[in-house]
Amino acid sequence: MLRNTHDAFHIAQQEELVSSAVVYPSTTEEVQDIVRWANKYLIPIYPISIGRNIGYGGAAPRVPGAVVIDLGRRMNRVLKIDSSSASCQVEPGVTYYALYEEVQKRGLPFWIDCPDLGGGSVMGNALDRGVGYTPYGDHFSKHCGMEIVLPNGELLRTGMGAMPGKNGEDNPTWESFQPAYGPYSDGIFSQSNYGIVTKMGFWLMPETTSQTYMFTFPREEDFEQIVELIKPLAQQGIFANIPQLRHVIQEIAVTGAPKSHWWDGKGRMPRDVIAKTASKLPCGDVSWVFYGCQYGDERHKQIELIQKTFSAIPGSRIIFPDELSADHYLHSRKKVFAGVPVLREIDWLNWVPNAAHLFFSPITPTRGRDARIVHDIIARLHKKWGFDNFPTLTVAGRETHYIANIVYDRADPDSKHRATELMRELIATCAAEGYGEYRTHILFADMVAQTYSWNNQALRKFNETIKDALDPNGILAPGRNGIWPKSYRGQGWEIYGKQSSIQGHIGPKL
Ligand code: EUG
Repeated sequence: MLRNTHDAFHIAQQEELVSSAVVYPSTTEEVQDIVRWANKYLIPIYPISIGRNIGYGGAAPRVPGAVVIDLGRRMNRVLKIDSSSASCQVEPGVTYYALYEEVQKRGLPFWIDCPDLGGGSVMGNALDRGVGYTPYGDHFSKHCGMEIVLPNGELLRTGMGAMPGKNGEDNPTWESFQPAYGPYSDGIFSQSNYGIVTKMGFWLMPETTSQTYMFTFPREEDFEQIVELIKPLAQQGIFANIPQLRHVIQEIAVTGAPKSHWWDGKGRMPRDVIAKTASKLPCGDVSWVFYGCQYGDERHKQIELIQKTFSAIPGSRIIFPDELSADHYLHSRKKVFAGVPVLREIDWLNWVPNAAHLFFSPITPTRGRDARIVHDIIARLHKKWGFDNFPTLTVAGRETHYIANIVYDRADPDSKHRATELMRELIATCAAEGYGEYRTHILFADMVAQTYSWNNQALRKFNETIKDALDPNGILAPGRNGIWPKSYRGQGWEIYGKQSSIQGHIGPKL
């Protein structure tokens, strides 16, 4: 299977979401040509960048037979690095690793803010509003300026790039000032199907000193209090980046050993086996694990303050990377916290045979009570559908991304069916309590988009109005992020729940 024709982590039958062809443009002009061609012949096109997008649908187009535009293979240049303004401009195919290597090669004092896996596209991740773990972790907020091929083939520059520079040059403040003048249009090109971004500017973080650490917390029931203690520290900027709170089962899974290595039973790993297994690891028999990093000259003082704060929780303990053997996962976190791409995170995928995963990614207020409600829903439904529960919470001062990693066996139709039903029930149950996802797999996009229903689906109608104005032929990534062009709406493409199929045929019944 090619990475750019399928969803390697298929939840539907794998052949359902296959593309009919892949094109590899090398310039913006070629992208424009392809878009004009698609309009002429009314062929759906589906742009991808590079990386895997695992857990969110891979490279698979939502409409089977669409032509994938693989921007990653040939449009992969770092177009500029401006060391005086600490910014860069990249093409879609620049990975975190590639940007890191370029910065290293030039000997520049910048960090690369990476997500948990560094193989992805700097641009693609930001456009999907992904998260990283240095103080520059809100990727979309650190972008500055875009160049976009619109669905009619025309070319647009946003931000200061909209103003021509002197003598035909790019505007000198394109990568320096985000909004420029007038409506701030950049946002509508994130998580949408309104244009193909071919250039994007980013701010680079000046390197600094750092100290990585982890805390362990013994009792399950201290979860709310942990969240409440993190909150003021995050609001005050004591946490300059986004720390993670995970359940201890993740410490077991991220060793890379399969579940069967620890336990020969069937189904979910029982709580007492988790306890017994964790007790053999450096973290010990604990329930929650917190990975953090402090930056700059105040870092040691800040760690003392954090230690004092967390000491309110009985049995909390701090562990530094130096205390752990070289193969412990904390060394990998240490790199990510300090702007170095890694791939280690994916090791928890060894958990079951033929493992694939789906992310369920709701947002909660950073408040113990809300985090508890969402956690209890997720824990209960994972149990109901027979999956181990792998929570990772990225905790900020006001909101938390609760990421549930649903790990299933993609060779087992029953496992895929249960993962699908689990996702559906999670989306609906959390929405009923007012918690919505920040991002989702393409096949659940309709359902997630529909939960943002305030005032009789006002947001969906607004998104459709923009879609129809920009893409009257409906050629660009139909259905991406739950936005369908006029010609597709109500024809049987939308997938909302049990009445519409995921494991069976996708698309209208002809
Ligand atoms: C993770 C975090 C995410 C996401 C998918 C995965 C982390 C996994 C904060 O966003 O969307 C360990």
